[in-house]
Amino acid sequence: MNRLLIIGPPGAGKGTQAAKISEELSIPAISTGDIFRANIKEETELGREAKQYMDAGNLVPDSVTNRMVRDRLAQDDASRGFLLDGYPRNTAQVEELDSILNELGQKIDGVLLLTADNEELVQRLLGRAKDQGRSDDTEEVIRHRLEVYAQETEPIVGLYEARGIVTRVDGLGSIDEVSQRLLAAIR
Ligand code: B4P
Repeated sequence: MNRLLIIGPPGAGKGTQAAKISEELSIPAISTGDIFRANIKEETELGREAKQYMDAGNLVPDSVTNRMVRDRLAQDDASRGFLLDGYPRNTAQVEELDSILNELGQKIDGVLLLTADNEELVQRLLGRAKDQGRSDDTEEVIRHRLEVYAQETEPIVGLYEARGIVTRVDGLGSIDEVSQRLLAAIR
């Protein structure tokens, strides 16, 4: 399995685990959140557009996000595999990803669904707020991001379950314990 998605609520550990899996499998981890944050830092047009949505805890519009993912997946390093972290996040993005991969003659092999309860998620993100000061890690915005996840992202899990490619992995425990579970699920 070398074309993978990692899905989970904010704070479940997607970004943390994507970096580990990417290293272990030698495939690029592509995080839409990281690409947006890099653009915000460099003060690009894309960054300016994304920032207002991210700071409010809302999804960046599909028109912006889809184009960015299409360009990224066309790059050479993604031709032999990738782990998408934080994309797709709604049903329209699932359709767009299908269409991008269809054009490339590829398909998703597996979906890793990382789970954790809401109170743990809020505590982790408040902890990150202290360490990193991310502007979308205030308690109010965190709770809104959890609602957006429940309304927009959770429904896409069923779409992939119908394809029989979802593995649920418990995101509670140490970072290494969770990595071991994920790698076992992939293998
Ligand atoms: P993301 O960057 O995806 O942010 P996230 O959901 O908070 O997850 P992240 O990967 O950063 O955190 P993780 O769970 O690893 O999205 C941010 C914003 O970008 C979105 O709100 C949206 O506006 C926009 N966006 C991104 N993709 C989009 C898309 N496709 N469409 C539209 N908009 C999009 O880790 C969280 C914390 O938990 C860390 O501090 C970590 O150290 C800690 N942690 C991890 N594992 C742990 C463990 N096992 N135990 C204890 N702590 C742990």
